[in-house]
Amino acid sequence: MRLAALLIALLAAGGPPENPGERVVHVVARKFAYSPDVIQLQLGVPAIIELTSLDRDHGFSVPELGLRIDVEPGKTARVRVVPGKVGTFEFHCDVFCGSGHEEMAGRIVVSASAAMGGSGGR
Ligand SMILES: [Cu+2]
Repeated sequence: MRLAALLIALLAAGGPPENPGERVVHVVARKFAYSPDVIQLQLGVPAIIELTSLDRDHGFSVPELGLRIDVEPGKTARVRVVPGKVGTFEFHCDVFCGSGHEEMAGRIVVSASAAMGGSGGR
């Protein structure tokens, strides 16, 4: 039963993740907002941001982190990030999507990892 549920989950996600074990953050884009609009990440901890669109083409751009990707309806856009600095980094839609587009934004908050300084527990 568990395995079947896992397989279904993998199929629904469009295939297995590139790197199992990495944290995946799901973000839904629609006119004119992202949900969630605040993404919490940890310094040096890889994460995959998975974006889907509920209506039309959008973009996801985080200039300060050097990230950008197109977000198209019916597809899952994945972008991998390993935050290299602590802080708050704005992201926004960079594909014009109508009046209200300018407000389509959010932020990534990178905090220092609790595990920083440890040398691994194994
Ligand atoms: Cu837009």
